Parts: sequence; structure tokens; C-alpha cells
Amino acid sequence: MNIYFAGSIRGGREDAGLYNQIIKLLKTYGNVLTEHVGDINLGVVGDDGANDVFIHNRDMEWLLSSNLVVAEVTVTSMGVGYEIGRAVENNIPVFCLFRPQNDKYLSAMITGNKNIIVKSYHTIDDIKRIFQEYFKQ
Ligand code: 6K6
Repeated sequence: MNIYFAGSIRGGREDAGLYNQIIKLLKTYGNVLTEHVGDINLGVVGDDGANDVFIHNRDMEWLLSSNLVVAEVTVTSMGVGYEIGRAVENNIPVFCLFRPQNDKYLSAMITGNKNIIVKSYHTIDDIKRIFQEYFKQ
């Protein structure tokens, strides 16, 4: 199974270490196409010299070849929202992870779409259990 992991880059890298841990878990269930999203050494621009058109086209090719999109949506990101919309449009299942915090609400465009699975969590162990449950189907 090809899994496209989506997480904030220019929206803010404060959860990059967590993305890294989520990607490690996902690799036990399939082939993760977007390991760079969890690279804690990469900032908001990246260091491979790729321009934005290249990044967009390459990522869309990966996304459209994936069987599942897993998105960590706690840090608000335009790019992650865009990827979720493109996945929905192309009938690719979308699984979102959200860490509830005071005064922080997930967009109604995500919670209001009954085709998108949204799971709340607090710790990486919660995510481990959520994945075990989801992937056993
Ligand atoms: C920086 C850090 C790692 O890579 C870079 C270079 N930029 C990007 N490289 C690969 N994918 C990107 C890059 N910028 C955005 N994306 C895609 O959009 C990823 O798949 C993320 O899931 C999503 C993040 O969007 P923003 O709006 O937070 O940047």
C-alpha cells in the first residue's frame, strides 16, 4: 500500500518531530511516499533546490498514486488542506489525526465531510492504537 503522509511545512514546523514518529509507524503498514515531511532538519524551504512548481507537480503525482492519505492536521497548513481536497476529489481515502487543544478547532471543511476520517489523539501511543484499529480492517 502506498501511503501519502501530509503535514505542515510552511504552515509551521513545530510538529516535525511528531510527523517523524508517525511516519515510522506508517512504514510498518505500507510504503510512505513523503518521508521528507518528517525530516526535522528541513525548514520551511527545504534544501534540495526544488522550486515550488516542481514540488507541487511531484507531490501531486505521488498523491494521485497513493492508496491512502494520512494527514496530521493540528498545525494549520494551506498545503495539507489542498492535498486533502485533491485526495477527496480523486476518491482516495483520507485519514486525519488531530490533537485537540484549548481554543483550537479543526476546519468544518474537514470535520463536515463524512468521507474523511478524523481521529483525535493526545500521545503517540494513542496514534499507535488508532492505526492498529484502522489497519486491521
Ligand atoms: C521543506 C521541508 C521539507 O521539504 C521542503 C521543500 N518543500 C516541500 N517539499 C515537499 N512537499 C511539500 C513542500 N512544501 C509543501 N509540501 C507539501 O504540502 C507536503 O506534502 C505537505 O503535506 C504540505 C505542506 O504544505 P504547507 O502549506 O504547510 O507548506
